[in-house]
Amino acid sequence: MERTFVMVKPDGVQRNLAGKIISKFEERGYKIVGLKMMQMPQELAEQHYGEHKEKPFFQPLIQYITSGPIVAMVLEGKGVVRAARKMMGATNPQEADPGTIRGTYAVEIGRNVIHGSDSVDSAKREIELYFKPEELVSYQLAGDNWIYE
Ligand code: DAT
Ligand code: MG
Repeated sequence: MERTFVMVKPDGVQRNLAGKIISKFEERGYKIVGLKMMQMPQELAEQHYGEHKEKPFFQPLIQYITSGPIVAMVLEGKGVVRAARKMMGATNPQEADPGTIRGTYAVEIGRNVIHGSDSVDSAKREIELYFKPEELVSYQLAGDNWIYE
């Protein structure tokens, strides 16, 4: 089964949206296998967003992502990397389709409430950044037979 890394960003937490956002993935049928709240250390933020180091928005991005607690999670399920990205909507909430998470809860690109890994490889990298192996749980959900054929 595929795994992805999802994070409710500081604006999502401050706006009391963490529960609603987590619920969307649960309701769809994806399984939470790791979950924690943390204030992101500067070094972790810079590592996470390392690919954007040279971009003009890098400093504001790091400032924003470290500005308050985040909720980090690992989701498991069939095709979950791509599916979670689609559920989030476009990076710029102005371009995000209605009904997506960003299209429902966000207006500006620098306050887009959620992060999700963009590929299986980045999911692996990001899961390892945020979670120790023993913080992830493998278990069967009672309803799995009603989600998967
Ligand atoms: P995503 O979060 O959809 O994976 P990304 O990896 O391209 O998008 O960028 C990471 C974050 O950086 C994004 O959620 C918001 C911010 N960002 C991206 N492009 C930006 C831009 N042109 N101006 C301001 N912030 C931007
Ligand atoms: Mg990205």
